[in-house]
Amino acid sequence: MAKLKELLAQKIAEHRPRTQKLLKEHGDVKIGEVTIAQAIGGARGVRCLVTDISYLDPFEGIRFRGKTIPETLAALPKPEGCEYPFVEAHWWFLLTGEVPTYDEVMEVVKDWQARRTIPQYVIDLLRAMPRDTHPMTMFSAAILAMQRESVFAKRYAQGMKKDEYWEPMFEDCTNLLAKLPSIAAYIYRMKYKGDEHIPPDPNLDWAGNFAHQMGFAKPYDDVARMYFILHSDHESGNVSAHTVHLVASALSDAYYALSAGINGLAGPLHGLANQEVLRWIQNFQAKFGGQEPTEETVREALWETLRSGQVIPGYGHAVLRKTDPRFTAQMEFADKHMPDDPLFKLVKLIYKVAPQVLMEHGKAKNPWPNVDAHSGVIQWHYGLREWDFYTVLFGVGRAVGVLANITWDRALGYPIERPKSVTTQMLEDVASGKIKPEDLGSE
Ligand code: HAX
Repeated sequence: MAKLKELLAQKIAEHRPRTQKLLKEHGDVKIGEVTIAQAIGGARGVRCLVTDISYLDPFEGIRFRGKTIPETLAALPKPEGCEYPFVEAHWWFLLTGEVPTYDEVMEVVKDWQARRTIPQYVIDLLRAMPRDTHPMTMFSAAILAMQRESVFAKRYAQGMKKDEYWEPMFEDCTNLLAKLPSIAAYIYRMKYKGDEHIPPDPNLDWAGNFAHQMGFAKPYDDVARMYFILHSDHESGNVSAHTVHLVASALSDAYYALSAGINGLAGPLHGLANQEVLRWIQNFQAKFGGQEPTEETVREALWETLRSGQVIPGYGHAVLRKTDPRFTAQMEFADKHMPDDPLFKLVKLIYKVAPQVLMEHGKAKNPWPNVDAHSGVIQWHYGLREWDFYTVLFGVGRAVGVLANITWDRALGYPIERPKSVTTQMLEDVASGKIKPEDLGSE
């Protein structure tokens, strides 16, 4: 067994008794109460998901396996001469909670290189779709089409013990992950670059090869490494992660689950916000022509967006209550590599003005920027200007976190997810005191 799989097997064996003990001895301990607002309002703040892979503190932001973003980026091994770590190292870290050595990462790099080839039928499928299909639809369809490759589905049909589920799930996740950047690059080049494709470079790491197949020169490889790591995981409750977890809980394999999660990521309130930010900025620039943007013109445009009933894309968050550290990490990159980029300057100007505008507007619980307020601008700077592709980049990165999560879901035997619903009449009866919450029953 390869080293990562061996270490993962050991971690799983150590972890299982913790979950079993909690269920058996402390299953009745309460960790929260659900209010009517939470039941109607998208389960905000309801503690009913468990993951050890990342945790999102409203004021501190994300920690991957206990490490902040700067700590993670500093700890993981990097390809020679590069500023950002191997995404393969991040996968190891998310799966095991341990920082791999350079040699350990190289084992994963080689394993993924060997699994990278996209099946011809996926290419045929992509080519059969109308070229104006959104790239997220293409990406999701390509992932779903590969379901026939699922090792989990085959082993399940043959009959397999529950405590073995994680192992074919890990194989599926690895096979799928290895191919995602090449699929994304194929979609990109087919749609926007005259259908001219660049073969993979067998010597490059996952993100380095992505930059190569996309056709972008250095330091875009580091942009890709940074981008994929920053977008990988944001605990379990966001739409993409939760969808993948939910679908996989029916023992649907990784292909079904990831394709579904990508569909959730495609929503404008979630991953599509990065394309919306660029659209907003371009509209703003078109309106003010060659004029240098000022705090006043930006404020005016933000208010116009709000008055027309739209949201300010890239701002606000369901959990965060401060500037997203993923925004800050990208800001630091941009400050170092592209300080004079006019769009970056505009993003900074919006950051100066938008929180105050949103506070005055008085609706958003979090007036601060999220990850999407920045990401498109870096892509634009390095030549990736087809903004409807930006969410595919998010999807490639997000796959790393959600696939690590469903491997652990299977390892810990998490059951099929099935929250209970109530009727509006029941809520009205509880609210008026006609019945007590405990009279609603639990099943
Ligand atoms: N601009 C204007 N209004 C906003 C707002 C924003 N950026 N963010 C929130 N609000 C509004 C909401 O629409 C809601 O209004 P109503 O009461 O009229 O429905 C009100 O403020 C309260 O919302 P909230 O509790 O602060 O926010 P939610 O948890 O409901 O939603 C969202 C969180 C991220 C969806 C929201 O802030 C939003 O729509 N932001 C803009 C889109 C965006 O940037 N999405 C990407 C988020 C990060 C991410 O998931 N990336 O993938």
